[in-house]
Amino acid sequence: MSDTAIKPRAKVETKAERPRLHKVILHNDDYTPREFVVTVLKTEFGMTEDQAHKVMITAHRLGSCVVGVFAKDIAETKATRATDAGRTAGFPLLFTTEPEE
Ligand code: TYC
Repeated sequence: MSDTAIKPRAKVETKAERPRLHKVILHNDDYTPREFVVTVLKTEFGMTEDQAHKVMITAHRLGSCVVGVFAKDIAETKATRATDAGRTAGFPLLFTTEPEE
């Protein structure tokens, strides 16, 4: 065989990694009315009154609460929409996202 013979290349691992999920986190503040937070959680995250109240009161008491876990783009869209709903109404309500471990 000549020196220029083409050798087979090492096989490349092509294991598809599952995209990481992202948490949406609700942050407490001193100004947004509790009932408004509950309404946003129901409207933007499809929660029942009971679920929304539990999440709101957890954020109120502990400082923050995970609202849900979604694909990255969905988490970001929901967090932005929910934060914008607060801003439009004049409140500093804040939702952020972070990757799940
Ligand atoms: N702390 C607010 C109040 O006492 C209510 C509130 C709860 C605001 C949760 C934000 O993520 C929040 N009016």
